[in-house]
Amino acid sequence: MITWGHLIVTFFRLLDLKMHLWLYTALECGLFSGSTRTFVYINNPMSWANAQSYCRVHYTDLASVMNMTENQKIDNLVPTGLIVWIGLFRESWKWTDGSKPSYIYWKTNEPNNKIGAESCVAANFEDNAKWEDWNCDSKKEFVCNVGKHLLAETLGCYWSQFTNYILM
Ligand SMILES: [Ca+2]
Repeated sequence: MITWGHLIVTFFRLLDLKMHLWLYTALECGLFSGSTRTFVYINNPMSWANAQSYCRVHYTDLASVMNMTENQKIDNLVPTGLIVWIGLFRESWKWTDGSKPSYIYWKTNEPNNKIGAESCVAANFEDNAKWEDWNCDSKKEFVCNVGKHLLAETLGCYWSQFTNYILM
């Protein structure tokens, strides 16, 4: 015979499962890490525009750097001494997704727009990954974003974690 006690226990068991499921998927999908974005270093020098196209085809976009933590992530990827493209460019400075930078990390005396021809930004790993404006046609290695910031990707992550959890 099912009693109120049984029902209450069952209710809390289900609640517990849901709490675990929720915490597990949220952790796996990066909800509490502040950023689900990771970066990839591409060791293949290209112009800024070609680097952007490459990132858009193979990953998400040329890297945007939203805070010090992300800058540090990129710093850990790129060999010391290199100057690599990131996704910032001029037209009043903005990222390749059109957003205005909330975080900036210019090197001293930059941006200096030498001979009026420097509209793309590279991070200098001789100097703590600080930013410099450069001629967009110069060929550099670069960093792409691998984002999970698209809703479809986030939902996809939740779904795959959900099914992993159920099958475990
Ligand atoms: Ca410059």
